Amino acid sequence: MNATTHSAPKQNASKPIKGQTYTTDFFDLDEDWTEEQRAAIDQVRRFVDNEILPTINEDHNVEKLPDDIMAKIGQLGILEMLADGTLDPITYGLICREFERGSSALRSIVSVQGSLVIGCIRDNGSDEQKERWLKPLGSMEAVGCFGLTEPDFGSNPSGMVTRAEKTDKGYVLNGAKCWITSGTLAHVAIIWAKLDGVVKAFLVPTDTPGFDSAAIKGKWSFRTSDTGQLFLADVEVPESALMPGAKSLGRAMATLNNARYGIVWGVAGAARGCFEECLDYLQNRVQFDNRPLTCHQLIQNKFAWMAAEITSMELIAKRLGELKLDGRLKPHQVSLAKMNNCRKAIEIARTCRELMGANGIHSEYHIGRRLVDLETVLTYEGTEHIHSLILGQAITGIPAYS
Ligand code: TGC
Ligand code: FAD
Repeated sequence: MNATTHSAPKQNASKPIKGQTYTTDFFDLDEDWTEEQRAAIDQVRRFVDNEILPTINEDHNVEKLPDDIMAKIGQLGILEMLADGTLDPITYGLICREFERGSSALRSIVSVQGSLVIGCIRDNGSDEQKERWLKPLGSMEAVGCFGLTEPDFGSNPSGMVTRAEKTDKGYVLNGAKCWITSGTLAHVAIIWAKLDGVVKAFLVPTDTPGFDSAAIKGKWSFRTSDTGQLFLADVEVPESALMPGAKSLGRAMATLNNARYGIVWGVAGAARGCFEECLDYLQNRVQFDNRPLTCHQLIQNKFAWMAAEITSMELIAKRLGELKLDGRLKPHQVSLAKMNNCRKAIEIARTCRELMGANGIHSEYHIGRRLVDLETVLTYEGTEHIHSLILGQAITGIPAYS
């Protein structure tokens, strides 16, 4: 026990008590999953319990990635399945949920490498680009990043100032990208840039002369994630660097849909993690009359609310997965789900933090880290405002961005 915290149980220290539903799967959704899906859940859950949760808070405190994290994720074989197109959307979602039960920043590594880089190359890359990058990206021997956001253009990427100019030999790129996940570790970057005023994507090895990166330090949130700035100063790339399918900003947005889908599942995992840790803590913490804190109606009411929200988040995620599997998923449906599930997850994290009292702010427990990491998830991949505007446009037919 750390000297600064008062006596309380650690996560998973307790067993269910008689009459207790010791689960966050209130609608028995787990019974719907196939054997393969259950195996994937178990694999990632074990990984998170054994390799991530024991040390992630120390990593968070000193602002570093978990040791060998890229190689360890690569060894799970999940990204290889994404690279060769054999991972179905529901299994991918369940995997995101399990990763984010451990850490949003961890799930983000998977989302960026999987949905934003591998997915973007699969959907928009040339045969040569696929041949060169998909295998090493799938095994995590190569790390990729997705450079859309710029210092002055976050929610409105269509204003980007990064430019590509045609030369005799290919293109020359100039500009800067900001807040790029895995930005300083990446071997290859997808750079979105305007060519003759139209947004295109270029696949740029990060050792290309003129390409530079710098870590963004001092974050309150996502301290266990590499977030970088990218600088492009007269970066010369060959003709073959242009991604032939990425003909407009719409292709960037289509790529984002897939990552946003993973977030919808992921934050349900973060909420589960908060709920489980908090319930375990309160079942074992005694105040007044030698009874656990969970005996109080005020506290049970909060757990009942959280159980209902987690259930609705997972039902939304599952329905989204079914629509995706059917090829019927529309962008505004993803926006509804991203907006709703991120907001609910952060409210649940905050509620759990409060319910854990003083220990809720200490890094001996996971709740504080989960809460601050969810602040990032609420913002990236389209802020809550942007998703409500996308939904507003779908409802009214009127775009209200500007
Ligand atoms: P707008 O004129 O509405 O759209 C431009 C073109 O894109 C099409 N489009 C989409 N296509 C597929 N899926 C979507 N979700 C789409 N959204 C738009 C649209 O149909 C149009 O196509 P076309 O053929 O007519 O040209 O564009 P706009 O400039 O008005 O912007 C709309 C807005 C604000 C919704 C969009 O810019 C937006 O979504 N902004 C949010 C930016 C964002 O999400 N950035 C994310 C950066 S990556 C990141 O955060 C990674 S975090 C790490 C991790 O994931 O873990
Ligand atoms: P702004 O666009 O400046 O918005 C600020 C506030 O204004 C927000 O509340 C927003 O909702 C609101 N706002 C903006 N426009 C409107 C409007 N029209 N109406 C109402 N409200 C509005 N980007 C990448 O390209 N690749 C990455 O890998 C990546 N990883 C990230 C990792 C982290 C840790 C973080 C924090 C961000 C990452 N991002 C990445 C960037 C992320 O996508 C942007 O931060 C996000 O799109 C919001 O942009 P912004 O921060 O510039 O906020």
